[in-house]
Amino acid sequence: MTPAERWVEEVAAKTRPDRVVWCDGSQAENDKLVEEMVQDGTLQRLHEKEAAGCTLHRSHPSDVARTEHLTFIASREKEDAGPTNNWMAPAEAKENVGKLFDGVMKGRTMYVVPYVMGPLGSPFSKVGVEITDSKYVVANMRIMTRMGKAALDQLGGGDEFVPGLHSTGDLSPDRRFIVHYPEERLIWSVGSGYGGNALLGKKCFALRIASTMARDQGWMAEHMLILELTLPDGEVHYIAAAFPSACGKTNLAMLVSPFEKQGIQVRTIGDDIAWLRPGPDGRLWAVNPEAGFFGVVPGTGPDTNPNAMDTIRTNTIFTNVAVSPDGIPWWEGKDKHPPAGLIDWQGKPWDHKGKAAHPNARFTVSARQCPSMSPKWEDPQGVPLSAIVFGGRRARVAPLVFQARDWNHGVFVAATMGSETTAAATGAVGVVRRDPMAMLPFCGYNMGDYFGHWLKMGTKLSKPPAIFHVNWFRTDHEDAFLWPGFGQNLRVLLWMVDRIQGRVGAKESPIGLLPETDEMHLDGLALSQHQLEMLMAVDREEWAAEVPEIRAFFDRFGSRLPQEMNVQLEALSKRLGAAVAV
Ligand code: GTP
Ligand code: SPV
Ligand code: MN
Repeated sequence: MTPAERWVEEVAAKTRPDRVVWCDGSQAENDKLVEEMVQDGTLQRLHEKEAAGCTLHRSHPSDVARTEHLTFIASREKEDAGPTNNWMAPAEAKENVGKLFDGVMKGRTMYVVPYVMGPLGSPFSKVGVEITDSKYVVANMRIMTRMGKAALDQLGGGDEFVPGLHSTGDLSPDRRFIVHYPEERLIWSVGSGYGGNALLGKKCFALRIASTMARDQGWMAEHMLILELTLPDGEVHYIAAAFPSACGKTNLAMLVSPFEKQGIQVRTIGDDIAWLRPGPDGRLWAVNPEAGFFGVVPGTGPDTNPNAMDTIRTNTIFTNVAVSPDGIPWWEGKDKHPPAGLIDWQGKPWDHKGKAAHPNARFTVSARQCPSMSPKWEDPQGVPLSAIVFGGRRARVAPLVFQARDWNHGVFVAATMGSETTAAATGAVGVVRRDPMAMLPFCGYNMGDYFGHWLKMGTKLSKPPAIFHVNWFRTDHEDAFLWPGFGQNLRVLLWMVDRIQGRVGAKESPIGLLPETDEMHLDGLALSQHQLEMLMAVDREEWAAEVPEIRAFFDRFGSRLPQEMNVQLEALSKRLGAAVAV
């Protein structure tokens, strides 16, 4: 018996399913599962022609987003989970959460889903095995990962896999736990069928567990998109960007160049997760470990993200969107004309008052269907990064773009990033919180150590990527976005690559290097001088007010905070002329 078979047997003895099915990832297997889900009401088939091969799933209304307060790191020492993670002692988790798995699959089928994160045959790639009693999870994992036979082939009967046990349980938030055992490299998830809580290859493995592997093995697992930017003369740049959940990664990764005619082209490598490692050439190399997109639906339209619109025309699982009586999916931002007789995301006739689609409605679709994929997206070696971009959603304070002075300053900028919360996680929306590297909910260990790991990685790179910070979401006094965003974000990327190649200068400011706006490609934008000034403004008082907040955030890490972070904060507060006790 292989180690995977032994584990499956152990889990079956505990969870007591009626049947155990090893998934091979084939089309026939998927067709059968989809048909079963249509029969039992888990899925609804959408319009045969207008949405061929598409289905709609409605989650339980209490299970529509990641639940960060029910997500735990069960490291032996509480200190190793750090102050930003919920912690549970491993023995306590095994006992209390373990109980919830006893007999939980009685009357159900247990699916064994072997999967690979990373391109097949890549030295970056890693195998996971998810056990689940949710057919919806199986169908999603088939799109999001390289699932089935390919994974068993890579595993080859060995023990190098991350086991993940998932059951929807009774879907009660009172009995919902997403637990990670970083030392054992094990994941347990019960009580949710939703995305990041249940598709264990994604946030649980590829970020939380992978971040601990990466710390130990000298690489990085990050919440980043990766894109390819090609200039008319053939100059190519790969750029990774970390924005918090629902802050624009998918949209930036699929950007349609407004300068396509002039030969400036953007292609997609990945939209949510990047695994990074230093290459022998001193550059940082990136792969997208995923095979599909689990993307935010609302706001996706022909003007904002035409590539996503093309991608999700067929063979897409829609979760929590609205639907017309004849099966056309609809959501806010798709177009201005909701079809008559619309059924909202909860399956009720839409009252035109609340949202028709849930704000965190999602599409699951294979990357292969995306017209903007770069031929390099599955390159086993990955792609070398020219730049790393960090960004948040901030109505105030943060300018459109600035550059960090060097790697360590960039790590500080990323570690102190603020962003307003979104519907991607349950809880209040629009509250500014510190979300270092957009990894606050996804770092599997003490974030103080994580900052240290970032600093250490810098020492391994003789040609480190340049680091920038962006904010697409600054608003004017009437709360309207100042920056057009979406495709026009390319203009900001062009400034970055001009900086990297030394083609443009920059202005010193207390927070970093700002563009000379006449050196940016802004022609043709309906942006007044006043709007541009508001967009770029760095207000000393507003930034000085950030300093004590950053100090308080850093203080939570105690002795686990690298001294370099204190040095950087002191330097910032000096530049701002702000008095702060460091
Ligand atoms: P996760 O999948 O949750 O990690 O999110 P993400 O970072 O991929 O976010 P996504 O690109 O899906 O964008 C989330 C929301 O922000 C969508 O409603 C978008 O329409 C909106 N959005 C994305 N980019 C921009 C932009 O440049 N400007 C504005 N105003 N909105 C944007
Ligand atoms: C996010 O919340 O950052 C997502 C969606 O990408 S989920 O898979 O639910 O984590
Ligand atoms: Mn994400």
